[in-house]
Amino acid sequence: MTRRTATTRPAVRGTKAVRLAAVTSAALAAVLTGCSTPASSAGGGAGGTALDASCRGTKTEAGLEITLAVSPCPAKGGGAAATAAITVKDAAGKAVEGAKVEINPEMPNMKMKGGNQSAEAKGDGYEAKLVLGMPGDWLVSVVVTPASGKASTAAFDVKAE
Ligand SMILES: [Cu+2]
Repeated sequence: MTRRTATTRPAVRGTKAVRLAAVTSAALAAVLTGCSTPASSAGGGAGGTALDASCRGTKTEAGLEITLAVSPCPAKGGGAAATAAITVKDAAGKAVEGAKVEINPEMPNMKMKGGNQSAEAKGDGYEAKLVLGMPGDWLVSVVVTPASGKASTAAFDVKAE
């Protein structure tokens, strides 16, 4: 009798574990639409300019100083809405107003794209919603097209937890 009990209980637990795994997989599959391969955790980010500990990074591109600040910090994956604050300065350090600003997130390791947003003017900069579909290493490209002049793109590594 004791032997039978011992073999039955783990079997029940095993079934629950399988069900839980199935539910988790289904939820992940819904989130991972567009992902073709698992993340390679090379640890080097996604190939852009790293953000500092306060989730802020600056890159100068074609004479424009483009700063991205992500909040909350650290960024969250899984579809929660975050905010991308973008400031653009010219070579003289003056805020560039009236530009068209877009943010294009992608996961290069997965050939996964999505969540492009147009930023709105906010204060002396711009602000956009930032939606990262899953945790991992994102490359967020900020595309700035000044009212007069060519588009500049600054890409930042954003790690979503
Ligand atoms: Cu992905």
